[in-house]
Amino acid sequence: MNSLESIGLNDRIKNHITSRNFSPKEVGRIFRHDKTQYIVKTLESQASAELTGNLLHSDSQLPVVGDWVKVIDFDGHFIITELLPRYSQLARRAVSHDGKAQLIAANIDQTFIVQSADHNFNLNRLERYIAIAYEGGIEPIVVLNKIDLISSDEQTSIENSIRSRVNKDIMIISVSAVEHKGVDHIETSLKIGTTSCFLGSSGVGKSTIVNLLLGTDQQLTSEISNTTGKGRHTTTSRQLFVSRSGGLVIDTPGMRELGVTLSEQGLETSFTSISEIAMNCKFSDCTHQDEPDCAVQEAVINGDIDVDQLDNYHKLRQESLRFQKTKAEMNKEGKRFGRMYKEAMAHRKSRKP
Ligand SMILES: Nc1nc2c(ncn2[C@@H]2O[C@H](COP(=O)(O)OP(=O)(O)OP(=O)(O)O)[C@@H](O)[C@H]2O)c(=O)[nH]1
Ligand SMILES: [Mg+2]
Repeated sequence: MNSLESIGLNDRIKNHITSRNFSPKEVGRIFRHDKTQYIVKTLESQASAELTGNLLHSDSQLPVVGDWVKVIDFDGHFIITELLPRYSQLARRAVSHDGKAQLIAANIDQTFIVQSADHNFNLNRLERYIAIAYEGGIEPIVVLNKIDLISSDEQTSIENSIRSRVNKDIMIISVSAVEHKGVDHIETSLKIGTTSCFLGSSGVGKSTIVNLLLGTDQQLTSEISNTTGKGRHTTTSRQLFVSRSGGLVIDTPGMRELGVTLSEQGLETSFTSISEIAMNCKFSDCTHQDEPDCAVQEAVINGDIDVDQLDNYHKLRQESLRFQKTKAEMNKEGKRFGRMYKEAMAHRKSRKP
């Protein structure tokens, strides 16, 4: 199965393939996904593919870029018959999708969260992306791009502000894609068998960086409006590429709506400094708002926790709780309709002669 490594095969996926007795030839990876159109790459070829069986009717099972699938070759066209279990996934919640969690990509090892050093830089948004990565079981890495637009003092001050807010073990890489500076630090993380995803607002330079990593201009980039400072959403689809150093990379379009659906565990991992101090709160279920003897509120007063960070923590927590409530209500509503349908069918049957 050595050659499947060139499309990102690692031990976790290898185990799934072996335990199911699949031949390496019948396994492939989703390289591109546009609405209902898939492109799958296998050991021997790359072709368009379509879903069949249960996969067609299951929202949660719809394959996304990065997924590993079992395929049948049908005259040079693939039929996807099975989806292999995912070891990680990137998801967001968007109002434009009825607030449902929307999968962005699967089986990702690390995500480069790109912010540009000019007016786009925003610590709250950065924390939001980091939380999404942790929630999906993916290692976040922060990329500060466009450092050519700021002085070295400004760069140090931004780097310090990031360090003061994010977990100590998160790598921060400062780059200037246009001057080809610092991109080699990203490249060293793109080893064969790893899959990385680039996330960040439109216009921060994700595609410019990805093109450098590929060694070709495969991704379109766009000029940014001088008046609004915003890009024009040049990247429109999600696609896997093989980088020069052998690792797989996914470029994504900048997303405007980046709602989070965090579990308590995801929230704790993203805000380690708050959750560690919270262990000293008087109440084990303290929400760090107005409870007595709240160690987190004390830490804010002492300057050990940034008040903006605590505000952002509350915001992401409330947003996640709202989402979980909506999901529970939707399930309840679904069950109610199910019961009504069954009753109606039973009634119809009983009236038949
Ligand atoms: N000054 C400067 N400009 C950069 C740098 N990197 C990218 N740009 C410019 O920023 C603009 C947007 O870059 P893209 O790579 O298209 O941005 P993107 O993040 O892929 O945007 P979307 O695809 O819309 O999400 C282009 O005009 C790039 O030339 C950089 O390091 N410094
Ligand atoms: Mg782009």
